[in-house]
Amino acid sequence: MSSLDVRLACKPGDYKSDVTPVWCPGCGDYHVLLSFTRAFAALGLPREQIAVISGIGCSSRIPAYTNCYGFHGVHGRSLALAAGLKVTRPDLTVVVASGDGDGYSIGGNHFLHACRRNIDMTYVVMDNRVYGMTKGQPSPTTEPDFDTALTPGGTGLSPFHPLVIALASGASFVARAFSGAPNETAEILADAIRHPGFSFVEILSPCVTFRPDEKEWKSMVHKAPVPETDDAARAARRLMTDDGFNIGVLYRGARKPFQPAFGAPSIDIAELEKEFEL
Ligand SMILES: Cc1ncc(C[n+]2csc(CCOP(=O)(O)OP(=O)(O)O)c2C)c(N)n1
Ligand code: SF4
Repeated sequence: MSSLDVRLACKPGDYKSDVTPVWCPGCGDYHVLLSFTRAFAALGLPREQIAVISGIGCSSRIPAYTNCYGFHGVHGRSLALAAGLKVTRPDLTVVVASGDGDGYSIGGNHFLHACRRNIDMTYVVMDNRVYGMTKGQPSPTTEPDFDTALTPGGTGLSPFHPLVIALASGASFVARAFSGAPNETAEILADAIRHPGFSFVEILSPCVTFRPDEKEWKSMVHKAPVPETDDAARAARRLMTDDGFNIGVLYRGARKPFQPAFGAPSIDIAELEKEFEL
C-alpha cells in the first residue's frame, strides 16, 4: 500500500474509542476531539504509532476518547511524561493535551522548559480561561474582572500570554486555533504534528458551564491578518498587538529538535543495585 493509499484509507472515526465523552453538552472540547481525529486521519498515522498524553482536567480526558495509545497522567505533569516517552520512543507521534489550569498554572514550569528543550512533540492547550473540572476557579489566562462568587470583584490580576511565553521560551512552532472551526483546527494540528520540534497550539475552547460568555468567541475569532513567519523577532512584534483572537500559525522556526542518543548503558545496573542494597 502506498502512503497515499494509507491516507485515503484513514477516516477520523478510525481514531475514536467507544468511550462516550462526559463533557457538558456544548463544551468546546468535543470539537477539539474531532479535530484530533481529523488531523490523525489526514496524516494517515497508524493509531498504534500515536500516543496522546494528558494531565488532569476536563480537557485532559481526551486520551480516553481516542483509541491510540494514551496516558491520563498527573495534574500539570503531562509534558514531563511525554518528554520521557518521546526521547525513549522517538518513532512515536506524541501529542500532549492540556488545559490552561493544568498547563499554565501547576504545569507552568514544565511548559517553559519543554519549549526550551524543543523535543519533537505537539502540545495542545485547550484554553477556556477557567478551571472547568473543579467548578470555575480562575486560571492564569482568566481576565482580571472575572467576577464570580469565588472571585468577588475579579482577581485583579493580569492574565499571562501563552503564545508570548512559548515564543520567548524557544518553541519552534506557535499557533492559535478555535474549537468551533474543527476543519481549520485539524489543519493546524496536522501542521504542528508534522513540524520537527516542539509545536505549541493554543485552542480557544469555550467552557459553556462556567464561562457562558465564551459562547461569544464564535463571533470574536478571526483569521490572523498576516501570514506566518519564520522570524521570531517579527512574530514577537506581532504578538504585541495580538487581541487574543487571531487564528492561525504565527511562527514556524527551524531549530533542531532535541533527541539524546541512546547507546549501551554506561553503568552496570547490577553494580548500581548493589550500592542501594540495605
Ligand atoms: C496536584 C493536584 N492539584 C489539584 C488538583 C485539582 N484539579 C483537578 S483539574 C484542575 C484544574 C483543571 O483546569 P484546566 O486544566 O484549565 O482544565 P479544564 O477542566 O478547564 O479543561 C484542578 C485544580 C489535582 N487533581 N491535582
Ligand atoms: S465544565 Fe466546562 S470544560 Fe468541563 S466539560 Fe463542562 S463545559 Fe467543558
